[in-house]
Amino acid sequence: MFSFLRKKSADQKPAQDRPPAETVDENAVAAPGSEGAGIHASVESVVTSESEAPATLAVEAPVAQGEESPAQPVAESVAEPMPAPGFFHRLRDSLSKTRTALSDSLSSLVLGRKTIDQSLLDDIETQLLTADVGLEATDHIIQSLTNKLQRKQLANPQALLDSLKAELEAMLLPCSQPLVISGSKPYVILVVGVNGAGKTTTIGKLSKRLQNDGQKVMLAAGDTFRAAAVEQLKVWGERNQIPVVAQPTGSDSASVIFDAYQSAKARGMDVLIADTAGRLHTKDNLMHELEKIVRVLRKLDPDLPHETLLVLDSTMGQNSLSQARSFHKTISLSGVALTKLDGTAKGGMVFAIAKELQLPIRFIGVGEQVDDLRPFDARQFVDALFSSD
Ligand SMILES: Nc1nc2c(ncn2[C@@H]2O[C@H](COP(=O)(O)OP(=O)(O)OP(=O)(O)O)[C@@H](O)[C@H]2O)c(=O)[nH]1
Ligand SMILES: [Mg+2]
Repeated sequence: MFSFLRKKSADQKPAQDRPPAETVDENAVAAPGSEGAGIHASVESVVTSESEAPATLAVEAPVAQGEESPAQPVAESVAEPMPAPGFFHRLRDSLSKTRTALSDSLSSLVLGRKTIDQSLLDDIETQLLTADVGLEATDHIIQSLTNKLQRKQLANPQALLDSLKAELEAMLLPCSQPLVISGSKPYVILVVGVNGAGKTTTIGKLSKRLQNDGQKVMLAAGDTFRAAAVEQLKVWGERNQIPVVAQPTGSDSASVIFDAYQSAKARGMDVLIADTAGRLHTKDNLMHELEKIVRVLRKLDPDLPHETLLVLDSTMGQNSLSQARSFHKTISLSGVALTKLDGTAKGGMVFAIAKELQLPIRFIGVGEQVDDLRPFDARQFVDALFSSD
């Protein structure tokens, strides 16, 4: 793996300390339907196709993704219809720490008990909270188990464990909504999150996945704060022959993404995925930058972006909830990707996210390799958590 994918260079300033970039004159961006009249006057580097590209616009990597796509709208789910053989075992293995913290602990607590009573439910409650399942989700589960206990529906330890598993699965099911690429082209995915959450890596993996599904993908290097961020995205682009639209470090992020949209449209791309700089969700000025990106895009098309994907680092546990609330409040998220579920015992946070945010969980990241990003499937996830062989 390339070293800069893991380690930021020493001279990088944390994103939360930088001032917001303000180079796009939003008022000069034409309203939808007015042919973008003002944009060239105010933002010289913004172009509508690569043939017009000025020196500052770099469209990296040739388009080598097959024939021009058909004119009809693309409607493609990135869900895995049939998981590859062995994937379940890989998923199960990558969730091993969470399994130890959550399902193994619950099993050893429950199995072997002679009586099922309120004190056992209290112990389960403590275990769920310890495993990062979160207050709201834990309350909901314990309440439901208490009701079943009172109705004498928990005849033995195995029935209790089955019931617990069913509750966990039911909590995730509403969030099991795969990303569907459909409607107008290019389908725009704006990727946001705090520093180091795994945004750029997720974009790299996702672009490869979409490309494998036959989509023509372009990337926008909207993290203009660090030179290494642009390089990181270009590496993914070169590896998969996916074009990357970038501008020099320090450019305005909204302007880069605006450029990229124009370029993607002119080149008949199916999907445009925009990277953004990591930002602390508590820094208002940085959160306002995101609002600006969305505002600028919406002057081109009010439906943009089609997907606003928050990338959350699962190792952050409950802190992810406040991140998600903040991003959701600022730019109204449409989905979440949970990274680094491998190697953390805090995977219980998936249940907290599901219960408290009720946002679609589009993907889970279970490793650093390109195929370690998977569409989220509630049933498969809970089965992998509770599977013992
Ligand atoms: N183990 C594991 N590592 C991951 C996963 N996703 C991302 N990473 C690693 O997390 C680190 C940070 O990933 P980036 O993609 O650079 O994160 P980012 O959100 O783009 O970071 P900034 O641009 O600095 O905000 C890298 O070392 C990735 O390889 C995952 O699912 N599992
Ligand atoms: Mg990044």
